[in-house]
Amino acid sequence: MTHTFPDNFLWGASISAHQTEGAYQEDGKGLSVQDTRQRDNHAIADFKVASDHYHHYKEDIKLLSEMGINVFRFSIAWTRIFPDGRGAVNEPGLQHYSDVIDELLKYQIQPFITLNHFDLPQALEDEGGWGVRSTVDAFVHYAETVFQAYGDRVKNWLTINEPNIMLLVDKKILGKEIPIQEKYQQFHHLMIAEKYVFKRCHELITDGKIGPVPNISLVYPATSKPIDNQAALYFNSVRNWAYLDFSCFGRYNTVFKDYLKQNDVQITFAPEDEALMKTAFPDYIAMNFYTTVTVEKPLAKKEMANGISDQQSEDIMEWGFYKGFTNPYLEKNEFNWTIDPLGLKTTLQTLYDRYNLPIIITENGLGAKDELTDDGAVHDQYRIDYLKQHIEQCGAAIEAGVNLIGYSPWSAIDLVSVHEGISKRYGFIYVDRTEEDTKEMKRYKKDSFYWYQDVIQTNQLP
Ligand code: BGP
Repeated sequence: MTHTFPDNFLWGASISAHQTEGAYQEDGKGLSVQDTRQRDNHAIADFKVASDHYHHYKEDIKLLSEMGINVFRFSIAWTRIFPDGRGAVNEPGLQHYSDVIDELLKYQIQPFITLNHFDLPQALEDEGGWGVRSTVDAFVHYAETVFQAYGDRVKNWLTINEPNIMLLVDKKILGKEIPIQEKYQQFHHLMIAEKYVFKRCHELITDGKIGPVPNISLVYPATSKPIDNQAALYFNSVRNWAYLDFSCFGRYNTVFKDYLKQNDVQITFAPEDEALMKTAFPDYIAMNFYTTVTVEKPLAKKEMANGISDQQSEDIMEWGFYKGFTNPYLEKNEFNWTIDPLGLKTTLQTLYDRYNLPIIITENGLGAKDELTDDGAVHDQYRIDYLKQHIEQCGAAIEAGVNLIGYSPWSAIDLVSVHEGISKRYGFIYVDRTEEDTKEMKRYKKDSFYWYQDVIQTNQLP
């Protein structure tokens, strides 16, 4: 089916700071938890150079402008602005992003800036990280600093990338296991930090907009048994809705609260939290979507001890309420993630009907082991197929009435994957890491670059 997109539709591409920039100690930058993260895979360890976007940003933005995007989602490395998370501003860091913003505006590309994408300053982590309230204060001060510095030019902001994945589901992103009580206290602090920055953004940039960035994988029941459906509700409520219910409604849902109770977790609220929760709200939702998940009700907790090979299911296993189930109706990519384009339309409709806010997709894409040919091409038809199927469903969702304002897939250029290192690539632009030592790291346009360029130019699928 062909869909023509609305005239003002935002076509973009996305990256994060630590996965692309490199220059991890340059111009006064401090270390983040990603620079110090414990890894079992050497390839992932290299955020030191990444795609060297810090030095190549002009070239990268020029290429992206040639591809035709009108929005660019990137994150600011907090440790470039405040090397230790707070204290004196590091002027070269502040200047760097000012230059990036000007470069984007030169090509009429709107910046969509994520304030924090998995890279908490290590100095704050050493003081207790998101487990202590002082990190909330430091984050708010950092956000105010960048709102004041860039708010005249940047009108679209995103808060904290995927707190639901970073803390609740995925043990690998932070490279360590966090005890359950501590984990939910951290989660609450993240939620409160976000509320503060909604408020401060609206106060400091009067025409500014800001929203949360959840990773949503809609959860299906394995069978039509009521207990499996209940398991799906539980996992949906904790994995997908706990974060957004707090952002958009100012409350935690009953399943989430019950889960905490059953695990003897008690979240400490500060006196000001209740009022803040009910007054500061987002302007839109920025959603990251890759997969859907299927669960069944476990018969007994101990049955789950032996593990399930699928990565997504493994992550589910630690909860007592539900157990991952391999969906026989869905294909998987070579990294074991399910591919479910129809699930994207269902997710968009569910999200829009639940929260009634405009939605922009800020991540969606296919990670693959791309190969550069001798004549400098990358034939990534598999990525084109993936994107086409998902963009089709975006069109269908819009026709069904969802206020989807943009699509900004992952990723603009090749970057270091969170779970697999550089062996898993997502970009429209190939980065040749063999020249890492000289930092030449040449860029090559993949077949998907030209395909996406055509989609944007015609504002419809070819
Ligand atoms: C999201 C993160 C991104 C990105 C993506 C793909 O959860 O926001 O940073 O990495 O997942 O994951 P991976 O890199 O492991 O393939």
